[in-house]
Amino acid sequence: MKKQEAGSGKREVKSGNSCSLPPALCCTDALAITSAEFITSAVRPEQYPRDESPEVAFAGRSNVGKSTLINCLIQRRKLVRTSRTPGRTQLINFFKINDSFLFVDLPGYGYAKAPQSLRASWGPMIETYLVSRENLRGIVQIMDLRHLPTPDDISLWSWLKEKKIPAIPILTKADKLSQAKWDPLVQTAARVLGISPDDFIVFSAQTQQGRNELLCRVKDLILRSGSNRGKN
Ligand SMILES: Nc1nc2c(ncn2[C@@H]2O[C@H](COP(=O)(O)OP(=O)(O)OP(=O)(O)O)[C@@H](O)[C@H]2O)c(=O)[nH]1
Ligand SMILES: [Mg+2]
Repeated sequence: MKKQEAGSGKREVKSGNSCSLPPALCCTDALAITSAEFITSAVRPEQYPRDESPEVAFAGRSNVGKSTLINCLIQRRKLVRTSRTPGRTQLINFFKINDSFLFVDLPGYGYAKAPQSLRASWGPMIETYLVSRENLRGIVQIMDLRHLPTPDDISLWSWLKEKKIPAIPILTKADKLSQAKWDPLVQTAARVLGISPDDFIVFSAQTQQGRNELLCRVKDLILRSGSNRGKN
């Protein structure tokens, strides 16, 4: 059996799109997720699944909440393994969604306590994936609303722009702060990344804040035809 970092078995999931925005601002046509299944874990390109379906990958620093966010999108508590301990996801994990596209949980960066050998292999592993994966339509880059984007967040964001890989910026764990505190933090994070505050999705896996909007933007990425390289 393949080494697996996630729960196994395919199960039907309910779509449960929630939207906390006024109805006029909610996306009425969000992606409905009906099934989700773990496919494989990989380190090197020859281990990636031979599947040419559109693919969206989730990146961010270790422990920021990537795996939890994917579970929230697919409405499964444990398909993608999560942990309080940073560095839980150390391989590239592929999940097939609705039998028609792939979500990819990338290992987190910036975990200072990881062994040097692991830290040294993470950068090349992620970079090789991002550069070589033909069916990659874009990245969901996850940052923590409570903290300024880290130097690693900033360099990944700039690198994605340079490589013209479409990216959706997320500020997660919003439930840990009162809503009155969100706006100045979003403004500051936007300034640091050099983007508009409106580009961010403020997210919480606990309250499902931002889920609907993210499903809409992920759908846009998936529906773009062919590789997105050079198109944004
Ligand atoms: N309150 C709250 N906690 C969250 C949220 N998202 C994630 N967490 C918690 O943050 C911790 C890390 O979550 P993971 O999803 O495992 O983080 P990760 O980015 O996949 O971590 P690595 O795999 O180590 O890179 C867990 O204890 C989660 O329960 C959120 O939106 N709100
Ligand atoms: Mg993880």
